[in-house]
Amino acid sequence: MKKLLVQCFVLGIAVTATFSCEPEKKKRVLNLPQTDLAKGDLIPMPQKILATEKAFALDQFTAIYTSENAVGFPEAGKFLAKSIKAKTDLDIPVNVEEVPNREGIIYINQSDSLELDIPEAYQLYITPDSVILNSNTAQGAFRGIQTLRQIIPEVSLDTIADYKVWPLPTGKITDSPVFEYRGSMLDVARHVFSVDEVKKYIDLLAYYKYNVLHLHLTDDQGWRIEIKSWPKLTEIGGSTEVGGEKGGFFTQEQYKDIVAYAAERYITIVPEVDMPGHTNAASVSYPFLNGNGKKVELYEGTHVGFSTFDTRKDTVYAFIDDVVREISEMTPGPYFHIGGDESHVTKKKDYIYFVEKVEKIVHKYGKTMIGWDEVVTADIDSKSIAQFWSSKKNADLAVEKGMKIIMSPAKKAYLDMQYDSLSKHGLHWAAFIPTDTAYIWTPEKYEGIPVENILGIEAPLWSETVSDIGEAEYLAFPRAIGYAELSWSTPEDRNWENYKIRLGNQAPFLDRMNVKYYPSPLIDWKKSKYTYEEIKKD
Ligand code: TNX
Repeated sequence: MKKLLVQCFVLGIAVTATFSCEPEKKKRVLNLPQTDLAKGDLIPMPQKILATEKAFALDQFTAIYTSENAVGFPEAGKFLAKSIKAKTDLDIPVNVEEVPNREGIIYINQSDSLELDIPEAYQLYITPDSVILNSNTAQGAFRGIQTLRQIIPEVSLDTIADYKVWPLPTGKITDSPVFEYRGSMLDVARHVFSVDEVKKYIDLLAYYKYNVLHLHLTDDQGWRIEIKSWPKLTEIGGSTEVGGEKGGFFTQEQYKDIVAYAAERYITIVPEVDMPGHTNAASVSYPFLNGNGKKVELYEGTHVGFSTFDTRKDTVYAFIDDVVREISEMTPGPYFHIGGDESHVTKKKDYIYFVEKVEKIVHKYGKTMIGWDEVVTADIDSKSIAQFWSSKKNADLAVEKGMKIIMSPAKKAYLDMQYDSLSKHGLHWAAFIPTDTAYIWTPEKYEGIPVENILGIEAPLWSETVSDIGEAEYLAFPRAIGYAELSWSTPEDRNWENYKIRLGNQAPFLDRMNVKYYPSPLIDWKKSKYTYEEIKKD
């Protein structure tokens, strides 16, 4: 077995890979069908696609190589191999020394090209002989891997060889996101979700290139994160949920497990402790926190705006300090979300005093504060971030203060809004949001908020009406797929007529992932077929 040093120039980018192969062995010539890279079902739509109308054979002879010393690249290669296994059942080796009979190479290459010097940028270059994925960072490579996963056909071509072949259309994709923050939120407070359910949601988000999962960890109906210095929060505050069912919480080990799982998929967890309102579960655990003057009891209903912390007690801030510290220590991401919404029973001046004090605590633990748009009424740092959900006035104030804004306008981006009046789950206080309405809007131009102030988009899934992951999936899918495209692709590349075809072709993936999506009648959902030929006939 000889070692072969392969060097090729991919549109000006030098790629060097060392791998073993058998130069003497004759390359099989497969008569692959012509396929068009530009006609794939990619979501989000990449920035540039140049199709060359040949095919690369993904088959049992394929091997993956990565830059071995570049941080995260070998892991990205393994992730790709696992994804290929899930879709095709092929066992593709990663960075193996001895590779007899390996022909087609997928090479994941760390490149210093300036062209790729944008966070998460990648370039995918597919020729009949190789697939080369270039990126400056493993994060960019990971995003490119999602594109590659989507390019692999659902079914194999079984007629041109005595083994299965998945033909990948050739060409070049150059891609990077419009927005740096592309998130969804899960409300694990109103109803509890298991670690596995959260991981499944993360897997689905990752496939569509999301990079943030915001966890709404506390609310009136439940406190869901273990705080070692205040154990009653979960013992008492975690014992219920909406409807009075079982309750529950994440231990710190479980939370860390979720954070690590997300990090492997380059998804940042944003923890939220909602305060000073939405704090009944905390106050019932430790009544000294309560500031609404009433006796506190466990709450299993769905009203909002009745609870508040006592904003004038030092002991309340000592408590918050512990909570922010313990959660921040387990959270590598840069953000801490303090909620701040719907504090209807907190006096205005107390609310402002509270937000300013809590912002300092968040800074003490090295995090950037995020709050729902009401927080901008306080005198906060311009580096803090406002999450626009309802008040245009607050959004304007945030712009005046030079703050960045996360776009979550309830009328467009709330995943818990019903599709229509027949929807099985969800609310409609902001709007009914059918699948097309969720997609057909321009965050870059929404309500006159300057695009320079927009950090990104987040689609929150509140869970008052959702009690398990299946019900969550019904509301989140397919709309979350559209928000992925709104966050990643340029406005020029977004087009409902074209998108809805690509969306319909997500059905085999969603089915394989066992996602209970809402089969919107606006979409022609494509089912998996048994053979490649049958798919081609459609
Ligand atoms: C408003 S959005 C809320 C949540 C509810 C949601 C239901 C926001 C910041 N607050 O407490 O769960 O509506 O759609």
